Amino acid sequence: MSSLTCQQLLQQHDEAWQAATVHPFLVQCQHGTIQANQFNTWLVQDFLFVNEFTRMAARLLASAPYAHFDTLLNGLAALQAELTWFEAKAAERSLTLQAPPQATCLEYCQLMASLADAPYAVQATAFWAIELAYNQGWQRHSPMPEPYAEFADRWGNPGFTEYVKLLEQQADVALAEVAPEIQQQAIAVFLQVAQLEQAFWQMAFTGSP
Ligand code: HMH
Repeated sequence: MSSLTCQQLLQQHDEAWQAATVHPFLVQCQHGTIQANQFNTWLVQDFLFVNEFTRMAARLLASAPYAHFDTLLNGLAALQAELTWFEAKAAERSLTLQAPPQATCLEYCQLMASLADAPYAVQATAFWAIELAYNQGWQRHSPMPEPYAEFADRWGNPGFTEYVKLLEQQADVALAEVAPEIQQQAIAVFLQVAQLEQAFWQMAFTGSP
């Protein structure tokens, strides 16, 4: 049985991955020309996203082998800080976080919820891809001017890159142990993540709150 790796996913679906991590929204943040309604739409919708992503992280931990606990527990602790940080950023901008999710955000949250019963290898692949999308997306458009520098740094900093590498190693270990049908599920979910990442930037770029 030939085993699937995260690097193979990136190489074999390079076009989809580029579209997930390079977008006019990020380009305009880098140029300081993004409009407030566009950025604020992203901020509020991403808080809603991270809410559901935290639940996904908890389910991932629940399915993980003990050897993967350290990385995932650190990830959960980082998410606690991130949710608090989102609240502070929203307050600075006088934004309410009690907003309804837009269609793309809802679709992405539904994808994450649908992985509750997926094999650990599939959940781990999706989790890695989601974190890598932001790590590379913000990094590829760095440095950013104020007030966007801290956003670029949150997901682009070297420590976050290291965390994403650990997630990749864990997903690779899990993928090496599963049957081809499950590897196929991992490929499918990777492509869904790539497509939804692009759609999420586009949703924010359109900018209606
Ligand atoms: C849409 N993808 C989206 N939001 C995020 N915060 C991340 C990935 C990384 O956690």
